[in-house]
Amino acid sequence: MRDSSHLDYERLKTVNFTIVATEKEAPSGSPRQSRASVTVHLRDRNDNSPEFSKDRYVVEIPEDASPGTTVAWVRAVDRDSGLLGSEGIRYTRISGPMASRLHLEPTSGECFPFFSRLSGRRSPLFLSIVGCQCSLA
Ligand SMILES: [Ca+2]
Ligand SMILES: [Ca+2]
Repeated sequence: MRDSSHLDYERLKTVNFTIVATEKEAPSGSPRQSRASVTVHLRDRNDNSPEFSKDRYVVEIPEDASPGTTVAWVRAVDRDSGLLGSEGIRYTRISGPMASRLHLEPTSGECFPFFSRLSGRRSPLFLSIVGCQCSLA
């Protein structure tokens, strides 16, 4: 393999080619040949990162949202397959002024309050949520 940059599992799952074996020193006439076709199945590598579907989510909720009400629902996707891809994404960290009052569901990206009253403020609450691929054995 001279250049593996053309092999990208996300674009190409298999590669087919033919190999020809030819007699180097044919006794007389044309050298004899044999052909074999080869199919290479590419194995996926974890070469893509999770990406959120949006850079910024803006939601509006009542200040008295009851516990269990979904406040925000973020979503990230990853082009790799299976657990290397979207299936393996876990939402791991929520930060911001109200983060301690919110629960982040690690597999779904749903965010909901622990308490019934989030805030008496009218100013926006900024939260930052991190998604990553964890526990990939
Ligand atoms: Ca990945
Ligand atoms: Ca990949």
